[in-house]
Amino acid sequence: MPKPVYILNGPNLNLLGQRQPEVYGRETLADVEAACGRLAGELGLEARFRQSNHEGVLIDWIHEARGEASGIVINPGAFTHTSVAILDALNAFDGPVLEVHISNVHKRESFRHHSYVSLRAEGVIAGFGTEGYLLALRRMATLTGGK
Ligand code: CA2
Repeated sequence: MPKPVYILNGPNLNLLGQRQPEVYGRETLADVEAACGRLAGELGLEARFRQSNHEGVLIDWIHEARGEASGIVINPGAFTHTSVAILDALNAFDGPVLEVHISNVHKRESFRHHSYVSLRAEGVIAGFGTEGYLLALRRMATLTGGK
């Protein structure tokens, strides 16, 4: 039985499609989850898609991914720029980690230019809108031997 790819989303991403469409687009997180599920099927992967506003919950899911997941796609939201704890948890995971940002963080405030998670991620996608999740899944298929 192939292991699923965990797609983890951090704080406030549950509001996707409801506010700031000029920054984050009009798709909801449920739309993104559905699109990831469809593409994962085409790629021969299983996607396990989750969102939490709580740092500790995200860390628990990263711990759960040890042994359970083939790889992690993560949009840590604002924890990207603050959380050494999420970095430490990702460093305890052996498979590939891909970091996704919907917006181009480098075009925004300087506090968004630094990412703790990038110290661990195999790759970073930013500014491709919600399509970034799909690009990350395609890369994950390559890295984990999917289709
Ligand atoms: O661009 C991204 O994906 C971010 O990870 C999104 C985070 C932000 O703190 C990062 O710097 C970049 C914020 C997520 C907030 O999402 C919302 C979506 C719709 C309405 C309000 C917030």
